[in-house]
Amino acid sequence: MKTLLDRQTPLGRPAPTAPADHLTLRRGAARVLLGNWTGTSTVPSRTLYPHQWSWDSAFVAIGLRHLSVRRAQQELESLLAGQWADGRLPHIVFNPEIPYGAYFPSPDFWQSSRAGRAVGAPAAPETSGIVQPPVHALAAWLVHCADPAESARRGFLARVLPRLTAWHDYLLARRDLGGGGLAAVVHPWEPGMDNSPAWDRALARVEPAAGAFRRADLDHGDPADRPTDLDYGRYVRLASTYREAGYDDRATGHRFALEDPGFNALLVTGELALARMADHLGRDGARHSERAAELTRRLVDRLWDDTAGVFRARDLADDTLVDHRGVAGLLPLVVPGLPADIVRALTDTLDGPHFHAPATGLVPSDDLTGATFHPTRYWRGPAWFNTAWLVERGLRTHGRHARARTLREALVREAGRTGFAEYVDPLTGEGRGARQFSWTAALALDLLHTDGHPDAPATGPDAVLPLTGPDTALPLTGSDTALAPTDQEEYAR
Ligand code: 2M8
Repeated sequence: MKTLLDRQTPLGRPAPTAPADHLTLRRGAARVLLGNWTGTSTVPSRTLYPHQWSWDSAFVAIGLRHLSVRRAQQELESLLAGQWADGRLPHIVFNPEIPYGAYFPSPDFWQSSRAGRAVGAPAAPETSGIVQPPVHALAAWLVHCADPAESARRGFLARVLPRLTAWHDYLLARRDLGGGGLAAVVHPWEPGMDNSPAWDRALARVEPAAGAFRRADLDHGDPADRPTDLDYGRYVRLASTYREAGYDDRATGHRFALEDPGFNALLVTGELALARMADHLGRDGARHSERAAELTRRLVDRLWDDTAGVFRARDLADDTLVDHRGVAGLLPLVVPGLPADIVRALTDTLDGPHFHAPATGLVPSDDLTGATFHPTRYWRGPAWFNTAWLVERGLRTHGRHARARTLREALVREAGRTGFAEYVDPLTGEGRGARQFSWTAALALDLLHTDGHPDAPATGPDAVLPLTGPDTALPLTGSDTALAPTDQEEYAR
């Protein structure tokens, strides 16, 4: 690992990743996932994020399926154990063994089992009360495809399908706050891009919480990168208002409510995945395909900005599009049914001045030319690996294979070079945030497998949701025997 991570060209740029490096990288990524495994699920980072996060676990499962399908299933099912009876899948499932002081807001802040009881929070485990982007159905389908026989033997799809359906039903019934057929986010943590400038204007309307709280994130994260105390005051206010209304979406009168293009695009791919699952189990998948088609239409109608060449968030307070370009606006590329002219415009935007970052080849989280751009501040400019993975998938979905390959290579190279950093300065390539970060390792692992298969998913819906083929089983044989025997033993458990 060290030799790979230390290798630079004389110009200080990473050397191209060669197949031998891929082997080293796979081992390194596997070690990260082993190291962050708690026995039932994976923490995003041992230091900064010591519990189970919702969309992190979905990305982790997508990588884990190449190492242990069983463990990938367990990752998703332990998250689903925290699901509420109203269908919501909480953004954090807390590990009771971790002291409260290790992460803020901790279980004693959310008080899910008490405050959320009326809307169906479980008695245990303790969870947060908000949600994150719905990547789970896609993850579950990909995990199933990795070993359909094992999946069938363990009844995996039959168990998760009703729960994932309830999760999407919650989003479409309870969170259509604008009445336009899209799901709204009610806290900046919900779209997963906490500190994005897309939320600045809406967040400014929120009065910060008055009481004192201790931010555990500053024990591990660089305060210059992390959101400010003022931001946190507002995050806390929004969450405590929700809690005081019993996490009831009808009673809360959400002061912060926006339709996010990334969140809703992932809901479309999730619905398509549910359609596949239902069909596979001999049930009627048409309801989900229809919902995916309808969501795609709504996404385009409500959030596409043709002049800007990007999707924008809609602020439901005044029913306007937020004047901001962020990576979330590129994520609808993952939607197979996107009109061709929009795909063309999005790929132009991706490669134009707003997002073209040659130092890493990854995709910055924010418009490079925008007034709010900052190369290292949380979701205000740095490049993240999960969004690059989604854009890569989107490019393949729409037949942009050469461009997808470039992005794939950049993701894998930068993941290894930075020690699986949480995020990267898009101007210098410097790794930032936590290291040994789980989704970085998992998604690099996933793309290493994709790369090794020349028959990688073809254009069209199957690029996203293969029934069989390249996304199916990649057992621990062949090149994967390069994993140290101890690792293999570990995964065989
Ligand atoms: C970050 O969010 C958490 C709050 O959920 C935080 O800043 O404390 C985001 O990057 C989010 O997308 C991610 O899921 C989480 C854990 O990796 O960290």
